[in-house]
Amino acid sequence: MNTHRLIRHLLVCAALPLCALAADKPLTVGFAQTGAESGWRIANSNSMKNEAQARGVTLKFVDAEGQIKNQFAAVEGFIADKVDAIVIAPLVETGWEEVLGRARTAGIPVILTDRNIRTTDTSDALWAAFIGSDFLAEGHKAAEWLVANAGTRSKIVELQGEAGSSAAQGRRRGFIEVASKTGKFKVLETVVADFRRDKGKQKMAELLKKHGREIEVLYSHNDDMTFGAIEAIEEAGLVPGKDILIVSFDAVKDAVKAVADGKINCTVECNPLFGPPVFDVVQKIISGQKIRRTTYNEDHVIDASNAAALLPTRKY
Ligand code: GZL
Repeated sequence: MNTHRLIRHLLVCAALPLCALAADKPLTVGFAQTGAESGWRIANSNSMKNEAQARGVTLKFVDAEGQIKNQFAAVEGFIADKVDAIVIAPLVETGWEEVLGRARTAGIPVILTDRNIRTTDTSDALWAAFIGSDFLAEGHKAAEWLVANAGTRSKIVELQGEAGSSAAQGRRRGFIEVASKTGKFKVLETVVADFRRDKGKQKMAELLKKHGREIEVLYSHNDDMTFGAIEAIEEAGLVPGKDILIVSFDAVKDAVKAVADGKINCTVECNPLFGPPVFDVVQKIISGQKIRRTTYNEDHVIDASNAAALLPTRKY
């Protein structure tokens, strides 16, 4: 190419809006996932991976295996790799100021998905957008269902998700805000079982050993812990959904079936399939478009009144 044409080519390129140049280059996005602790989480990871592939986005996926230090390290690695955007499903709400401050300094946008964070820096700069569920509202919905359907039952045991996670905090606080207003319920004991089926079974067996037939309601922060608890309830010779009323979260397909079969009485949906909206937001941010800072997924209550009809439609 002669000098005159080269200069003209360079001038044309310089005139292109940066995003046009950027749009030609496939995006590279770093995703720091919590782990693979539940069926919900697997569905969430698959939704992100499938959507990235469908859009030709290079996804650097890191499974933090439930360890916050692994999530922080993953984000540091994405910064070092100079990815175009960072997506995080924060294991815990706190401790994010330092690593997100470095992403800001590097000029890499951060999108929070599924779970939220609490930071001392309340400026808009540490994270650009949140897409996920409103856990406080989910806790309200679960408590409202129980108030309407518990009858004379009032003694509750609670299985909590990962300590410090916005999902567990919100579901617990939302439930307490509604249930405590009635003055009708008593939480016999609340224990952490990390959203895991094996811990749900172990902790429920311990609760049954300690409280026996005094337990009238199980309030469980996700279906995987609930499935484990059901095993423990049945091994104790009790009938789940009848001897113990069960309220759960996620509405994975097996839980919706269990509701239709009467083993779980209510599961509050928490849709994990938000790969599409997450990558919509990523691409809008990269191309400089305005975006909504917080987007909540729509969650529905599933109980005996609608479980059988909904079962064929469940996608996760
Ligand atoms: C909720 C999500 C929770 C699910 C669990 O959005 O953070 O984590 O309820 C998962 O199944 O482990």
